[in-house]
Amino acid sequence: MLVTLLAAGGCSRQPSGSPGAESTAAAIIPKPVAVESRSGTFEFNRDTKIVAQPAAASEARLLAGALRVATGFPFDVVEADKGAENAVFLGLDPALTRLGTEGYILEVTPRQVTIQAPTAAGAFYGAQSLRQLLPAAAFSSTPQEGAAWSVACVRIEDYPRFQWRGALLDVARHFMPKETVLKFIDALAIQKMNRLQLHLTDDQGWRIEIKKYPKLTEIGSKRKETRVGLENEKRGFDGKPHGGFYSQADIREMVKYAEERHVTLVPEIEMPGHAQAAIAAYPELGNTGEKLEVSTMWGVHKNVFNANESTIKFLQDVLTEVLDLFPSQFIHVGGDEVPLDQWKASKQAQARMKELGLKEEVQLHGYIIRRMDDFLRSKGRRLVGWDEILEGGVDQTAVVMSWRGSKGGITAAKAGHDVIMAPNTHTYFDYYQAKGPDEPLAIGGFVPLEMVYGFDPIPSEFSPAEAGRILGAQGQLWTEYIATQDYLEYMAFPRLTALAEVAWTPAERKDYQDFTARLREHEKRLDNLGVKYRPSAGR
Ligand code: TNX
Repeated sequence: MLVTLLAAGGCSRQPSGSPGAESTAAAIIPKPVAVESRSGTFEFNRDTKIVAQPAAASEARLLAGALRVATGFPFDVVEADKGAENAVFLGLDPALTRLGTEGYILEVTPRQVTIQAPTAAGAFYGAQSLRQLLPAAAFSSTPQEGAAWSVACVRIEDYPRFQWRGALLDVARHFMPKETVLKFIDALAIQKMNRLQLHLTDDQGWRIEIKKYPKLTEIGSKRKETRVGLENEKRGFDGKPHGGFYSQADIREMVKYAEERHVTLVPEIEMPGHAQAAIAAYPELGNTGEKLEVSTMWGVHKNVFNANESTIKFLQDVLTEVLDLFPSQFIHVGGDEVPLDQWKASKQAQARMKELGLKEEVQLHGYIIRRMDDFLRSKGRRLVGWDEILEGGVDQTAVVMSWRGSKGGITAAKAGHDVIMAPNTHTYFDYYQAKGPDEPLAIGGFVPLEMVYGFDPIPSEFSPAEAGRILGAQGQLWTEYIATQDYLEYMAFPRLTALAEVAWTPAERKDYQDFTARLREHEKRLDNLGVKYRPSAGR
């Protein structure tokens, strides 16, 4: 009788509060805001269609593409305004304002699956949750015979806690090929992460083609060799050239690929420090006139940009091309670790300070950042910088990324800045994640999974107004010691998986035991995607 009823339509509601009502739901990561399990299942088969309103057609095509290979079902995509039987419907409903700009409602009944969202981003996230309701085999890129393509009936209402759910990938210390970045974007997107900051320039390499200054990549993208082992061990060099950069066409391709997956690529152009590769290409940008080479070592370097008007012009020219490539509202200009030695010793820098009425060298740092901030604001963008930008003084509209613990972020939020929390204490994924002797060489530090999971981007002492200035959190993959895609993925996952939940799930719904149980299922998804995460059982 029950079977007939179900077939005739609708899932029966489980009595609310019935034990385990939620535990029957699949292992969705990040954990949704509200999950209501119901009885019955939706069975996918070769006739199942994806029906979408035109505004969600791109998300529908991505979903169809993601499911087609593993299931072997054709998943025709049909544009229509209403759902149908044996279909997954994706619809946009602007009236669903209570879900914010990225939320969704996912409803699975025996007859159809419905994803409703106020925006295309929300529809995309609804589709990601649906993929996670299916067996992990759905993430495979080869046909999976014999898997049961069914999903238990459920109603999910979901939206993120934070708007900035980010990762940083340092492609300057070790260049990462475009394909590695695209695969990384896929892995972020299934976890509903939405920002990828590309650290494009540093002392050891300049990685983005700038048409006006070709030597930046001709000279600045190559170094003759690389330090072996930890910097302070002074174990010599590998004797092998390293290099690589993205053409502007590569960048456009990555931006578009990310955009389709609702990930914004945030470019970072470092200034005034971490500038040696640029100064090696154009010595007039530096303070000593010395002909430098692209650095082969790690650590903080003394070669910083000068503050001459011609250098300001150079930096703004570079940003002009960057703005043309990256639609991101947020543009990162670095600003970290700027030794003042060369400005102290340089007659030119001292004269510039006098001309500008500045008394201390750190104010020159502030001056350069403020010039970039004025420039970016005039183009309708917002400057983001590491927490050092507070020291030289910057407009309140600049966004501060807190890396030296949460301290800089706390000061910044109290001063009225928007803040992204990226503290080395909890979100530096170039630090060790385990203490075993077989962990591959890392820069140092210790940030295990549980510590990442326990991080709250909002400091406990914050007022609601201050809390509102925390845009979100970001995990950092600095690549001094991360030279390959496999090692990158090993360091990134599952710590980025924990961070995804930190940035999405309401604090009161977080539970580490429950997360690790769901993580076992998520590991199978990552296996199917070919992501070489660190298994919870160790290496
Ligand atoms: C500090 S974080 C840096 C990076 C290094 C990182 C290594 C930051 C703004 N500066 O240049 O790669 O430490 O953990």
